[in-house]
Amino acid sequence: MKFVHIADIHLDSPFKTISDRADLGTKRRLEQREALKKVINYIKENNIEYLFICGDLYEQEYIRESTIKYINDLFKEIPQTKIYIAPGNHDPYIKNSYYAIYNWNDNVKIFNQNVEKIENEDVDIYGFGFNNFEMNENQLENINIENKNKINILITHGDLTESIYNPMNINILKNKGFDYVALGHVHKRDDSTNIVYPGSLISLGFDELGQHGMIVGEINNNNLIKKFIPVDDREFIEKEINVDNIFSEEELIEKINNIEENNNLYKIILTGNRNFPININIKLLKNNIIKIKNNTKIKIEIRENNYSLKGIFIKKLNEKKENKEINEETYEKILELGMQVLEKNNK
Ligand SMILES: [Mn+2]
Repeated sequence: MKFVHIADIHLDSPFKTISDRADLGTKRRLEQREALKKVINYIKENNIEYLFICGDLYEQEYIRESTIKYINDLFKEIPQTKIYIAPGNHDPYIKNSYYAIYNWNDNVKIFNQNVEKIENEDVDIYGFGFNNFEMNENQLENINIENKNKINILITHGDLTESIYNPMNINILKNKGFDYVALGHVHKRDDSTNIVYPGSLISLGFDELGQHGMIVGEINNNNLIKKFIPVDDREFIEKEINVDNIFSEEELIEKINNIEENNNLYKIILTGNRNFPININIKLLKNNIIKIKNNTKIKIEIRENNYSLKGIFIKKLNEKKENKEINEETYEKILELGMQVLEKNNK
């Protein structure tokens, strides 16, 4: 049997942390839709029998009916494929949720908090999901595989550590003897064993670096073959730039804008000792540069007879350090804060 396993699509997410830049929120929402379409097209072209969606398909707080219709219309395009959904903490099966009230296509099965077993010709599928925004307990211990001669798959959403999100003990889970455990919740992919997190289908931001996509699997004669296929055209990337040898704002902007032309989205982390106050207007940067994090330190050059405000400030501060009135750490903090204020004023 062949399957596709996805999770954590978070449709209609507001993309809060990146949405203030270049209409990226709307762009990413379009890309979420596109990503799901790619999954459906892959299933169509490869005659995949099963699709497992392991929670956080959408965000309950933001989801619109038009998006649900978009999802369900895609499901209609693969009538031969059986689709199993285990609701997660962002899309729990609550009263008035679209899981409860929408008229889903015939090939869609949505689990709730009660463990259910669905029998297919050669595969038994066990599943359960969230019925609220938290789930502290589950019935994992009570699940027992009924027919060891068949392929047995478990699908759900939750943690493999202590948490309020369906915590599961990894050893108990292993001992159950499933051929494949399809999980969701952790957005970073882990496909090192047969207990698999596919990761979020597309990255939601700079805390989700690297490639994102789906797991495609096949189980035959007790043998599992699986592979990861990227679906997200973009990667979120962090890049460091050292400013030690950069002497003007223009030079720095040029250096940042020199970044390779591609689909990826960048967070630039500035390091080193700055030679001038750094306060870049992000509008002057290329569109795919989303964030600048300034981790630079002040270069301390105190010349004799420097009677500028800065010079006097540093001289006084140095005296305090020498007299051991403040320690090194406090010194650095005060220096940074003071210089920030003074740099702003004489700009
Ligand atoms: Mn999630």
